[in-house]
Amino acid sequence: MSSESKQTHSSKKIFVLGGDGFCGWPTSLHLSNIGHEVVIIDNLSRRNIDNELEADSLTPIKPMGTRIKAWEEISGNTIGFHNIDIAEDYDHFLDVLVSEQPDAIVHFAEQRSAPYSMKSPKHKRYTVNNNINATHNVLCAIVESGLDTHLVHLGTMGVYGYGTAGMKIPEGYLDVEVKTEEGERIAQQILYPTNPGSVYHMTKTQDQLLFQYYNKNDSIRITDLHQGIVWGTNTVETNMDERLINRFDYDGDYGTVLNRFLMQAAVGYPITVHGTGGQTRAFIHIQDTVRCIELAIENAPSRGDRVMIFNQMTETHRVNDLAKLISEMTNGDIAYVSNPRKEAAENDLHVKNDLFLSKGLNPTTLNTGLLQEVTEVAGKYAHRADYSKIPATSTWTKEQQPGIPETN
Ligand code: NAD
Ligand code: USQ
Repeated sequence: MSSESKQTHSSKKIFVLGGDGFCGWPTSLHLSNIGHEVVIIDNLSRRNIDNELEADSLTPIKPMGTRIKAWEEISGNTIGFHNIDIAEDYDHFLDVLVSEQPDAIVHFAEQRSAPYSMKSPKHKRYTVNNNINATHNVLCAIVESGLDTHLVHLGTMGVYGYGTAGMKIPEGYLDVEVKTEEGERIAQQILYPTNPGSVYHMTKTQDQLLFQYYNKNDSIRITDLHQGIVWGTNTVETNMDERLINRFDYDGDYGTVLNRFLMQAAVGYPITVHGTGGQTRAFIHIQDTVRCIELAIENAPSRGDRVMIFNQMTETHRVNDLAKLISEMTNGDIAYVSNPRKEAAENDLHVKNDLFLSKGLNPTTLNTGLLQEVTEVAGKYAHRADYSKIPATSTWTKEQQPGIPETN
């Protein structure tokens, strides 16, 4: 544990829901490393989806038992684990909540892939049932338990949509002026109007309403983090031992754009730009994800405060610019493939992230060293790649074509 961390943190008991996942595992290790007592709750559904899709993390992630044992050996810290489906097994979750009495819950436990959520009616329905029930069960259980637990939820920048006509996207709430019947102008803040681009993103917009309601009705303390696309793979803690290695998704459903491009370049597969690549998105490195969660826990709202919303991103990039950057860095080819999604071909994106900066986030922005590091990780495990799983085959409508490079 660093001395800085010892000084600034009071030790808390923290549940990490979805603590076996790409963001949840490094977050669990980081929170444990800085002195918090961490309990992971996960139903391992992400590992089952790997089985369903016959795709696997590029990095050889270890079973949960091995991960936790390795962490105990290295750090001397224990991480608890309960295998609970929080969308389905409310009573079990409530029992654990009441017996463990956490100070904070970090909620990552949702189906997070947009392409997976659009694959078929079954996948749409699973995503809605899983995500909305999971979030509602957590809120309902906090009320039922009578605890004053702070809920930190991982939401998405995608709740806003990505086009703002040049305006900077505010952190959750939009300033509006309404005119009363008497003609008086009154300034108000409303939840930013939602504009989801997939069934998955739609579930995150529904989560926002659940938070507004439970915050108003039961004064639950909630922080909703509107996170951009996470890139990178390892963090300080996952680098401590190979058994702690983080997941690296590269397949057409779960691989996110920047990590996919880096992996594709590393294994000699064309970089798959959807359409013209004019889409602009928000990004954050995984090391900053874990730091932001730490900051969100430290800066909890008080009882009676409204839902606190932070934009958890550090920079925006156009997809085509990323492809060109990586192509120049690696000499990889770019393939402009049919866009399987229904999304604007081009958009500008300007985002406020003042809140995290004011709380002490020192952003890790895109740099050649870090891009190189991801390429090296991808190169090291290239032998585990199944090239047939790389193209994005899930289409938003029946009329659309999958994003397959012509040469393949
Ligand atoms: P992930 O799929 O790797 O991890 C999610 C974890 O939650 C998995 O381990 C899964 O088994 C678990 N889970 C899912 N449903 C569950 C349930 N009903 N009960 C118990 N456990 C359940 O995803 P991730 O990339 O780590 O993302 C975590 C969260 O962050 C998600 O909510 C996602 O929407 C959000 N987010 C991710 C990104 C990104 O780029 N990865 C960006 C923005 C927001
Ligand atoms: N894209 C390509 N080529 C690819 C893959 C993607 O051009 O090979 C494009 C997509 O068409 C899209 C953009 O890159 O325009 C981003 O796609 P993505 O898969 O990286 O990101 P997205 O589907 O938005 O979802 C990811 C996470 C999700 C999170 C979201 C944050 O999977 O959990 O909520 O990023 S955000 O995008 O800010 O809403």
